[in-house]
Amino acid sequence: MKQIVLMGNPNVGKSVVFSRLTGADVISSNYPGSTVDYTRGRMCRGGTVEEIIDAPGTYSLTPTNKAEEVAAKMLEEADLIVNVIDATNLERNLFLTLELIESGKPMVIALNMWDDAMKRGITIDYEQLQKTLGVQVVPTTALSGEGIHCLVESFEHARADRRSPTTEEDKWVTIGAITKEIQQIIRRHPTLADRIASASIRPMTGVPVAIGVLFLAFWVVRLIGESLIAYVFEPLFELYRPLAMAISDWLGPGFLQELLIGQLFDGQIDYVQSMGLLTTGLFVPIGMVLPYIVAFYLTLAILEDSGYMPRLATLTDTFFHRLGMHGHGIIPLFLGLGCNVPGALAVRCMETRKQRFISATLLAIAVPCMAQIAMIFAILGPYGMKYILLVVGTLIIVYIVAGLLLNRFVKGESPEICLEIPPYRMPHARTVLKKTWMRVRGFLGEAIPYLFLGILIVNILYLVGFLQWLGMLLAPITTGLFGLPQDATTALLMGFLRKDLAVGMLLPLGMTAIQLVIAVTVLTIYFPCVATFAVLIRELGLRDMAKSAALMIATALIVGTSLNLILN
Ligand SMILES: Nc1nc2c(ncn2[C@@H]2O[C@H](COP(=O)(O)OP(=O)(O)OP(=O)(O)O)[C@@H](O)[C@H]2O)c(=O)[nH]1
Ligand SMILES: [Mg+2]
Repeated sequence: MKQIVLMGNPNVGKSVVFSRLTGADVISSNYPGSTVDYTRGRMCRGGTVEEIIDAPGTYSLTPTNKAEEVAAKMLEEADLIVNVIDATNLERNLFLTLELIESGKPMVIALNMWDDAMKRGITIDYEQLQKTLGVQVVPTTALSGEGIHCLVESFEHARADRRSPTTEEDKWVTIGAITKEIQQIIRRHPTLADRIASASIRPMTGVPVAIGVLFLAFWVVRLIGESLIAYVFEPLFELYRPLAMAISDWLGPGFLQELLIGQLFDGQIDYVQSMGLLTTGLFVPIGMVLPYIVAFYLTLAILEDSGYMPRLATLTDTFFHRLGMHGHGIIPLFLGLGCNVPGALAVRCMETRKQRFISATLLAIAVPCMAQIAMIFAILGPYGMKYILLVVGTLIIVYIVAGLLLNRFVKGESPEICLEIPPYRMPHARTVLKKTWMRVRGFLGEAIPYLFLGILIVNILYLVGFLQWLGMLLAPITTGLFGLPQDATTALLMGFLRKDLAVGMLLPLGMTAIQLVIAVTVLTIYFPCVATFAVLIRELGLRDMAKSAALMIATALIVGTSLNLILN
């Protein structure tokens, strides 16, 4: 099968072009580095099926990070290159274009963001550009699909143009000459939007704006999440209650009732504590976590597509440098708040091993996923906001202190980078909803099977007495160091499968608010869930992951013990 690879600078719209060509859904966002791995898809052209590959963005063919390495490798496989260019950023984009032309593979150019260029008063004589470069150039607006048809037709005329390699300097000279010839920019006065845009990156005004934006985002997530629970999910589960009770009565006391329905409290199902597959197994992921997942991903998609994230990255750059990363570290952090798995993948946008190690370790240690956050709110909420803030505050301190220490002691470089800031763009409703749905679907596909598996394993291990035995073995740590009841050990261990399940298991133990604070904090820190663990092994390698895991356990022990000493 013919392989067509989409190559281009970061954030030029490759992923949107890919979705247009293949109909397959991939995540696109308004910041460089939203794609860190390749995606394959298929397209039918003139009766033959061809493979399209969406590669991560790269500024040149000399890779500086893992994502760019993937892009360079994809190029080797290509039979045809589609070089996607941001029409509003011609100079910078053409460097890679010249390199690609020198690679001697057949190529066409999609001059994307054509709508944006027109709005900004940039005119490009693309026919002249085509003549100068010797490859087909098609203006496109991937977001609306304009020009995509012509782009596909141009594949037919793709030509390889063997040129002798030139030096970097020569390329910039050529680019200067080309842009002078074909590009015209009409100067315009800064608009109100431009002023707001620049105010959001200057530290004096940017920091208050950032605090405002984050506060608003948090408030919106809570509002949407709580409303969904109160008006949609709780009523639904009340409707379901009689059915679950009927199943319970029909099964009668015994193993199957234990497994499917679980324990009854005053003859009634308690959705959070019963621990049956059809009760807690459904309620926790759907009734408690899903609403917040939807709310979080919707809000995140709007932040991402508006272009605010890279601005936040610029503002926090200095801070993240102290922790051995750079501003882009905000991306794994934010994605991780939804689910640690995509967060762990986003670590690839870091340049060096040191940066990747630090951001992955900090993610695993101190960033709870939305499933866990929702459960923390559900459990500590009734005791008052104070306790939730205690957990959040502890995690923030751990993130910062661990980051400072890791930066000091992990060997390696954390080079300065130039963060690219794309313009603000109005989030596109359809794209936002589609992205939210893709991520929610991912959560459902992951959460429910693991939660079922978790409950199944807990029930079986409990029946055979294994958990009681392990609980006794680890009791010195749980009771001695953390000041928790011995039974909490099981819940902490189960956290490896799914954190939300573990938080739910803490409820029936009748702990004090302080004990709950210690338990959920330790639970967040000690290990990420299995799924994240698997991704981290792949991204960091076994050796670094072993080191990272040791750090997680050590931190959990230290923080759990300190909290116990300070709070009790
Ligand atoms: N106005 C406009 N916006 C576009 C167009 N194409 C893409 N975008 C937006 O530009 C942003 C970047 O698009 P992506 O498809 O994620 O870019 P990418 O090249 O895949 O980026 P990386 O994966 O980071 O390399 C998104 O917010 C898109 O919605 C276009 O033709 N016009
Ligand atoms: Mg992409």
